[in-house]
Amino acid sequence: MASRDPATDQLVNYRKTLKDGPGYITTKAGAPVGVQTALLTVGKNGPPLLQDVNFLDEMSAFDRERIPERVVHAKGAGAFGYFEVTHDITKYTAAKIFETIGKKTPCAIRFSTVGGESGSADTVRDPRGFAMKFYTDDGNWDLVGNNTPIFFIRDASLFPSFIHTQKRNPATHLKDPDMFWDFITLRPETAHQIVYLFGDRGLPDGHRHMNGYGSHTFKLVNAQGVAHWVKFHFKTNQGVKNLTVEKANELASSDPDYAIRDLYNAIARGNCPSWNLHIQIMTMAQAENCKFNPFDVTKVWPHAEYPLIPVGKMVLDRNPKNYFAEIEQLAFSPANLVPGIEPSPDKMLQGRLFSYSDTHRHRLGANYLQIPVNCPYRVNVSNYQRDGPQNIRNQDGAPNYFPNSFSGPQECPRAQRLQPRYNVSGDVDKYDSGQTEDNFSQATLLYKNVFDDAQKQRTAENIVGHLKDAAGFIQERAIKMFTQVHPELGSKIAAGLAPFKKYHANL
Ligand code: HDE
Repeated sequence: MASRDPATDQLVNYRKTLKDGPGYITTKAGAPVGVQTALLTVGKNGPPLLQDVNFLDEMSAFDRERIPERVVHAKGAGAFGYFEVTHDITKYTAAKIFETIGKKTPCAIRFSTVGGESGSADTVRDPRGFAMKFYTDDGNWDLVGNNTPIFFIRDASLFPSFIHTQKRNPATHLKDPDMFWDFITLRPETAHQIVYLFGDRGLPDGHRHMNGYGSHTFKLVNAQGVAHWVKFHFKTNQGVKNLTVEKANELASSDPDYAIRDLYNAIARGNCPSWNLHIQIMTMAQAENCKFNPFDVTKVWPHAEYPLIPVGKMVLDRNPKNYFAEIEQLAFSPANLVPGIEPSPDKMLQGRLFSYSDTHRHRLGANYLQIPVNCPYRVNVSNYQRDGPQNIRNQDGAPNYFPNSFSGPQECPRAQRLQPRYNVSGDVDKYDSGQTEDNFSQATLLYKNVFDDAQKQRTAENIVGHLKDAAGFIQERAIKMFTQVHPELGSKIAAGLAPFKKYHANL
């Protein structure tokens, strides 16, 4: 890290913006403060007085500074910019963000690691969050994706357990290789994402050099009410760059905030990162005849059958002015959809539609959508919801019930047209797909056809480096699982684990 860079110069630059020098300190209620550096006491060494209200005010504010960190994706960096349409996709969607070529829509983005706490290192092997909020003319559209097109599991009911295996053991408060590999090998649908993660893309070089994916299948609806299934891909214009294991480990101790610093400095220097948005489209008929479940987030749609269609460009050109206000309080939700973009039956996506607003109500409060960075400021929010803590926009004298005869807001026919009726039928049951689905064929293709020999070797070594600490019976199960991905991967891992075997023989 350079000794001085734009991130290091932040305060120096702030001072330069104040043409008239500093103003006066005030209390929260705005009254000027005379002395900030001493308590109000009786005599020089005497006891402080309760009357020192500025001290009480400041101390109570300090006592409440922390809000709960995100239960996953706690460590992150964010920035602001815009999305610009470069190609017409109105035959697929009537969403206003894609209305005309050249149209620009402001956006906020947050990149993150998943498993670590908010003080953890940026350069760990982990998927990266790639969460986008577009402040559209029709309200906020959030695309809360990752830097990988797939995920570990395909059923939301498994998510809390899956995350627990990557967090700390409840007894030891340590990360636990048995927990992680036990779960992974008991749920073989994780194979595809695991091979991806332990390959080179598991260690991206900062946040600018990676792609972003909506990951799930969504539904696009055009002005005629015709629907298509869609996947969203944001391709980095900085080029994909990854860290070696050695470099990532070194940075984890020398500059654990490497990715935050890299993003901040790039934008401050005017080297604004950008990504091109492409979509893949599947017709309703294609989905019915698809060889695999197109709503299964452990699978990609083959590009040869569903080619990338260019759409536009996202540019990040502004750093946060205040990290807590604009990034820590930034709240994304896959449920923030807009007319023309709908969810699919993906069982993970459906679970997420509930979870995000729920966690925000816990983390930020019931009226978190009124916090400036979350507020859909390009529209006039009008509805029949009122009150609650910290409500700063309570819709004045408008009627608070519907229907009414007093010019309260009405239902929108356009929004209704863009949610066309569809048919669903089937037997109500709990369908556990862990053993019955095809869990391996795409993991095999990734290993066999996408990775070259050197990456195959590195992937095996990376898995061994992690799996070596797990119990022997879990290692055995892992070898069987990776053998199903590819016999060569299985034997490379078995060979790599051999020297560690004696430690685990009795487990
Ligand atoms: Fe998340 N996820 N997730 N997730 N996720 C959260 O929301 C959840 C999943 C993703 O920068 C939480 O505000 C469930 C897939 C990102 O603020 C929480 C399920 C993908 C971020 C949550 C998933 C993601 C989150 C934690 C399975 C990629 C960070 C704090 C059903 C496609 C957003 C919060 C940011 C954050 C729940 C699975 C991406 C708890 C229940 C799949 C990028 O609500």
